[in-house]
Amino acid sequence: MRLATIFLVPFLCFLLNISAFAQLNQESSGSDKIRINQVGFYPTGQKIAIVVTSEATNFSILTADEKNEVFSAKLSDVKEWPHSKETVKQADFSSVEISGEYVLQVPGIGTSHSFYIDKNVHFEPAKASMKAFYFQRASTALPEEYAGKWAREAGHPDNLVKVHNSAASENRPAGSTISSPGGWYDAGDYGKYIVNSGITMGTLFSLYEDFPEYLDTLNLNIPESENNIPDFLDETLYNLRWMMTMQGKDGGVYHKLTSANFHGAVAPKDATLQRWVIQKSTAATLDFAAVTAQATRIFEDYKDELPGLSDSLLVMSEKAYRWAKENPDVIYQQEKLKDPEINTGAYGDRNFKDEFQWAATELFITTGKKEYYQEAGLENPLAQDFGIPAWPNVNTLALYSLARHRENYKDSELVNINAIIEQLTQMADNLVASSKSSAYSIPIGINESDFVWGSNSTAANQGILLLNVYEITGDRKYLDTANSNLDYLLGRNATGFSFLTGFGEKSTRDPHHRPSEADDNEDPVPGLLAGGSNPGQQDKNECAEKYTAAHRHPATSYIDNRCSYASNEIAINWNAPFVYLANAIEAIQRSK
Ligand SMILES: [Ca+2]
Ligand SMILES: [Ca+2]
Repeated sequence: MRLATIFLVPFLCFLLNISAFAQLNQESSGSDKIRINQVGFYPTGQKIAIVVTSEATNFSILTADEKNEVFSAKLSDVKEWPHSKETVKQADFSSVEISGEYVLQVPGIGTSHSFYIDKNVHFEPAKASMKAFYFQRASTALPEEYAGKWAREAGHPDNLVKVHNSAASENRPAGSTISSPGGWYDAGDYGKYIVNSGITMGTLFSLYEDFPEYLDTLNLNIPESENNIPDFLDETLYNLRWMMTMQGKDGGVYHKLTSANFHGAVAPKDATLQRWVIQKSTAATLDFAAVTAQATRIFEDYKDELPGLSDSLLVMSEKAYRWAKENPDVIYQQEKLKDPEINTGAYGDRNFKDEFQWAATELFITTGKKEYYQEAGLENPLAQDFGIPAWPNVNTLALYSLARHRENYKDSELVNINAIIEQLTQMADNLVASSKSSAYSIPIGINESDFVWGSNSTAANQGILLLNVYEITGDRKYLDTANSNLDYLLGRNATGFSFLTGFGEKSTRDPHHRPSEADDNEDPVPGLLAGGSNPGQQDKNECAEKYTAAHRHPATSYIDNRCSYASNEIAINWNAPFVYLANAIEAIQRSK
């Protein structure tokens, strides 16, 4: 039995799946020359694999035991992908619709990793990618009941966090302490950063607003699984409650909570350096305002279970927004900080126009107050630049939220909802066109600059844009193109890796992630998305000799090694768009 079988046995415990998978992973036999989504495909969905060019002209689909051929066809003509400097042929087996476990075979090359055709094929990785946030929880122990073999002791109580001199205020002088527990570790390190929590929470809340029925039934097996709140929201609350502790009396929000320097690769309980809250900033405060405005309307439905929360969130949001208007250009300048110097992640955005647009828009949607929309500056969205969201660039999140609530604005004199939809559609059409002309039939790679630090989040965020336009138009091409980037992340890429830990015969095994590095498990914490190919190779020194000629192209610059914070770290703002992409695609399949 190949490993994927285990994932799809209904109701079998998730943790058991992972441990069974780990043993098989080592014996992987699939050819590296066949790049395929190693999880699988929907029965009526598009099914494409990429074969690195050979003399072969045909391919077949076999049952996973390789005994029965169920389909055979011609490979496509040769195509060239500039980002990996490969010539490849495509194998299209979209017409194979019968559920089962299969391999793809090419004469002279061999067989692929196994994969499934199944109507809920992405459910387990989708769920695991959200469960991964549980594994990132700070200030709490993860008992075996919920964490399986990744159980660990509590670390970072964060109840005696020192106020850095950059963050000092009248009621909180430098060196005094505050309590700021909870939240998620940001990435492979143990810091907690408001700016990066901003886009992460915005993405997760958007998923919830888009697919509440599906998410309300998602059981994550977390300590809150028995309460009356959907687990998806319970998990986001764990970080939201931490964010709420980061706002000062005046409304401004601290940029981050970290130690002065990165800790070595030890378990949370052993990472005991003094923690600091550091400098309020305009970016952090606006991201906070946007997230709390969005959370206000989501938690309005849980007034009995969470009394007062929604109302408090709105007060905090408006207060944060007012602070940002009074302090519109407070840049986080880490290089200027002293006593102590701070050397953890900076998230030092310098342009806050997009954060103002996002925060004002979310406040407008929640409150209906016109002045917020007037301040958002979205009268003519077609004349402005919008990009694929990333932590310093969040204005497209405002368009998603307006499009989601488009019914409210169809007769609005204030909101030009048609122009907003047109802007999103143009952006999505560019991705569809790029995918059509791509040798890998994927939208990522529309620009070579897609391959940046965290390129896998670019792929996932492109998928979110496409799914937003699919939800508006119902046009299948947007769904298929979004699914292509999910295929990319799970194996149809020039590295041949599935970038989600725990899923796929050849998947990321050694991420730059302190808890995974410090524990005794061979298997990494599951459900984490690696950063992905990044030709910047900012970790060249730490990974000396690990980078070889095979890694020299933008789409091949990935090494599955813990040294590689530039290509193999994990981060909450990379996992969140994967959570969106995989869960939204599952939700859409179920509703069809
Ligand atoms: Ca729950
Ligand atoms: Ca910005």
